[in-house]
Amino acid sequence: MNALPVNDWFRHYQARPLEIVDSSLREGQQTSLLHDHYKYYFTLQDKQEILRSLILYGVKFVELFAPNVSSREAEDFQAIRAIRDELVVQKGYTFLLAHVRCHPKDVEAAIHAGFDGLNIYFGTSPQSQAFNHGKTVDEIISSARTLLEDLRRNHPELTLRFSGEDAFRTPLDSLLRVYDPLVEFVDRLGMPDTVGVARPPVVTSRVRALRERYPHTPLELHFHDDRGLALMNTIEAVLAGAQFVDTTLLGIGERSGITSMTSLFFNLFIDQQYDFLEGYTLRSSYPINVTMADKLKTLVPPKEPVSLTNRTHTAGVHQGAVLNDSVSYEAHPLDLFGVSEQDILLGPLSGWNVVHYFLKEINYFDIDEDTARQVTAHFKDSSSQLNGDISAAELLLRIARDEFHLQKSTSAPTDALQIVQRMDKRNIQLSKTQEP
Ligand code: HCA
Ligand code: CU
Repeated sequence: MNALPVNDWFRHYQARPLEIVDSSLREGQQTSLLHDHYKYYFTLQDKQEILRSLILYGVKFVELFAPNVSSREAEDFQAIRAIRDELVVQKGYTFLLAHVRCHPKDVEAAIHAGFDGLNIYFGTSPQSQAFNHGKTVDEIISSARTLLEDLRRNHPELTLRFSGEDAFRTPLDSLLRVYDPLVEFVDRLGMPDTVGVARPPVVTSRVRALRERYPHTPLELHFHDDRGLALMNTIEAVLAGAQFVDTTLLGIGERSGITSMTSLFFNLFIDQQYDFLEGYTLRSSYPINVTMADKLKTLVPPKEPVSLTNRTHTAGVHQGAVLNDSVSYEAHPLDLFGVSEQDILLGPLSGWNVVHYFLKEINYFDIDEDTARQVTAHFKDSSSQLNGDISAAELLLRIARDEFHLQKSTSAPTDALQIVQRMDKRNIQLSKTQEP
């Protein structure tokens, strides 16, 4: 495994029919759930756990902020990369991509930090031109071409993507005018629906148009959920031939977010598009959603298809029928996506955060994170007791009650932190603070 020089990983990588570019640690960190960037953010340990879970799930491309966005991001990168390096022997190589403006400052910082590739973006829509950077299409082309040509010459090992930001509000002919002179220098062309305007028929026709014009360059699509269409648009893009798509865990991202990774796989599975599932551990879908929910101190949202809510039956008639045979009200194989108690606890990702979630959120124990870690260690040591007489859930509850003497929480969750939503300027903070 270590025989290849570091530089050669991408040129030797055989891309699968569908490559997820996970952006939980870039787009995801722009979620309004973490809206006050000084108070709420992923700790380094959160980031490492999220990356580890993604790699174990089978994700090979992970997008992170450019290191010059903030000193915290810059410092965290080396420790995040160490997790990737640890898992190379077990899971193969995972490419860490820096999300950068088409600007030498971002690009140099990312290369210096040691990223494997650059996800470069440059606003191409009339709105971006007018209100974002003020450059004409000709100016966009000439500065992007100079930068990409240089990059290709001096850093052939990097995997490069160029995206026209706000691509779905960019007329197709302008987009092609920009991409035509750049395509020879990049490994992927991106088409982000930055403000969430696209509808599935437009997606299909655009993906087809780009596939025809650039048959040797894979496409990377990215959809925001402003209209609630991100998932549908992503499915259409994949079916029309987009080999790379950007997703996050639980779909978190700017405003209403982007496509949730597990919801995409769940849908492709239901539609029997098995080729696109190659290399992904679908059974870890629910555990990985729980991992992210736990980081956000919330539950897996009810609208997330791979959620416990989707298997929870409330009406008496439904409950009775499901006990007879779950097929009556459960059309989809959620258990294959890990939505079962067994898998929550015994799946490959049953780390302390899953234990914490199970005891605190499902069973209402008063338990802090440190105790959850200790209970987890004890639970793992005791797993030899799982000989068929006792379920994992029972064992864990017994340990919590009898060995750790944990009490059930008496306070209703009303003392939870209140998030006040205000529409004044102070609340609309920009997450990216770097200036050219
Ligand atoms: C952003 C916007 C972006 C970029 C996507 C891309 C979008 O937050 O900078 O680089 O392809 O939606 O356009 O997320
Ligand atoms: Cu985005």
